[in-house]
Amino acid sequence: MTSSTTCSLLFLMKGVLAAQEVAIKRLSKDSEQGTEEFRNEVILIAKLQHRNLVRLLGCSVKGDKRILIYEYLPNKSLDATLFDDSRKMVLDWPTRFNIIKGVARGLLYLHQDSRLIIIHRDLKAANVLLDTDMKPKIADFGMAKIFSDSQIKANTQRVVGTYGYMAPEYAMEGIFSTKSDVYSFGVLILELITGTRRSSIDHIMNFPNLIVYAWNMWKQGRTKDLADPSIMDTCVVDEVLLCSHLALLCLQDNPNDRPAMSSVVYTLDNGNTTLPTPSCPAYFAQRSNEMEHLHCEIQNSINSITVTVIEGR
Ligand SMILES: *[C@@H]1O[C@H](CO)[C@@H](O)[C@H](O)[C@H]1NC(C)=O
Ligand SMILES: CC(=O)N[C@H]1CO[C@H](CO)[C@@H](O)[C@@H]1O
Repeated sequence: MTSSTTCSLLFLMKGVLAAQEVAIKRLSKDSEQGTEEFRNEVILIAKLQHRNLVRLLGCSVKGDKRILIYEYLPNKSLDATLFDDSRKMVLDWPTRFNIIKGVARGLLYLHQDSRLIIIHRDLKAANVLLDTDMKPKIADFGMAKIFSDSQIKANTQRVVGTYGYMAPEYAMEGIFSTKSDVYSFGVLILELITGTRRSSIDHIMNFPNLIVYAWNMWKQGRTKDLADPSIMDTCVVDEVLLCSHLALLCLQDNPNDRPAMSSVVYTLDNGNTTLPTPSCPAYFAQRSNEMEHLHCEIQNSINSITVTVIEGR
């Protein structure tokens, strides 16, 4: 299986462009995309403006060297703070709730409010940057796909992105749509609530990953206990419950059962009006060379996870 190499980050350095601090990203050479196509996409993306998106300021193509120039954000990426035990308390609950709302608005803009339809394909904590006020900006459009209205679902032989955040249909079959971004957003919400990485390697409370853990807590009526202990004093239970509920809906197996970002944003702003009850979410896992598509159907024990499909790639 091809991993995330299309535009993988070689290094991110801080430079100064016309007296403005910028972030420079060098793309790796093995991109299949032609120079013209690359330039055209950059020009389109550079026109996007939203307060929850990192501005792409320009690009440079010299031979096979490609460079993207972004606005520079001082507080680095979300994962650097959220998963650092000595720093995570900087992100109190109101800040985290604002990050969830901001990322949701940024995604909504990508999906339907700009003149294009843009599927990010690699939304994760490392791709959310924080500005001086700890407001979030979605970064890294290196793997984004741009669509005209007519084709909003696509299939690729080349699955790029990050395991653990990928929707099952994308990881397993290369099918992606705006709803695969919604899935990644669901994973990100759970990480913000719990302050824990999604990782399927580190077991979380004896569950294989955050998704199974969250589903179990939901089924047991213990959803509020998902909240990161380091933010207990700022935590607003109703908001944690609302975000957890939304996250589980975003993680549904069938992309059609996941909400569109417009309804996610509406719910975050207006509270629980008519949220459907989530059924058990799905995820996939990679064990040895097999990809497994799993449901977290049964509660209580790691041994009782139902394996619904096993497919090799
Ligand atoms: C939202 O409303 C539904 C239906 O009334 C309810 O089952 C669910 O628990 C609510 N979720 C939250 C987070 O309050
Ligand atoms: C929490 C944190 O690190 N905040 C910093 C964000 O960036 C501004 C400007 O550099 C700093 O003053 C904050 O301390």
